[in-house]
Amino acid sequence: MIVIGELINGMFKDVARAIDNREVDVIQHLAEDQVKAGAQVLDVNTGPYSKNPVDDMKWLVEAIQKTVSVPLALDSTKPEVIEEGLKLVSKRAIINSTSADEEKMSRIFGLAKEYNAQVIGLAMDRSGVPNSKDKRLELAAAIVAKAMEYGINTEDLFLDPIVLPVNVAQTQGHEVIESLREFRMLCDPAPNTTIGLSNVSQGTKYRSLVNRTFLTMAIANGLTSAILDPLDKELMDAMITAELILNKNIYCDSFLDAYRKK
Ligand code: THG
Repeated sequence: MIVIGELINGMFKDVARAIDNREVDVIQHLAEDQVKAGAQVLDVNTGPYSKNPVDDMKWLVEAIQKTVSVPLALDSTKPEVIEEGLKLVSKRAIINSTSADEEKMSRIFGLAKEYNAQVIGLAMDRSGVPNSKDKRLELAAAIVAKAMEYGINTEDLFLDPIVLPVNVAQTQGHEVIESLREFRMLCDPAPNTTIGLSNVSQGTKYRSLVNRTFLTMAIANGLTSAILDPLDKELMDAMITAELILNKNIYCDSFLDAYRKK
């Protein structure tokens, strides 16, 4: 499992404030803490309140790279924000994200080719997130086809079925789990898959429990990466244990390491 830390996101009030006031240490601590906790990639999102997302993205990328050396997932709906981030990254980046919309795919896969980036493809289009796994598969297949057209290796693609909050979209959890299975069969080599895990528990009372239960189910159904809170220790322990049970790690190294540190 590739763990993508979710905490550098202007959706969080403290992060939005730190971005606004250019508080470098707040961002750098979040970067360091997530990497120490096991994040292999950091998601970077200027958030919904950003007045100048291009400048904010550039500032975030520079602040983060001064203190950690993991790759970044540049998370924005605006291609120009992603492009300015891509110009600054020191490691191979992940573009988060394209939808299955034709114009968007052309722009994003063009950038991926130019900057040698990996890409997260969301199973949605202009009409939004589909309700069924079948429609999600159709959109994911369109993303795979377009990636191939641009000469992007399918292992460099992360397909995201889009997780919705279980409290308002209870039928969708199962559709997402099924989609993860189906996406992996779309091409050879199989694409990676990812989810914004915390979406599932938004507005629910027992967030951590909902998150870790969903994560272990998703892992059992082929999930290869997730955007999540690596500081949630019980979540990370559940992930490591799920991987152990599925025999995903030779000699169970990560399981043993995690338990030696306890
Ligand atoms: N897929 C992809 N990228 C994504 C998502 C996805 N990026 C953003 C998001 N979804 C994943 N990251 C988060 C980060 C935080 C939360 C959820 C998903 C979250 N935030 C608190 C909330 O909304 O309750 C904020 C609380 C606060 O204000 O402090 O849950 O699906 N590819």
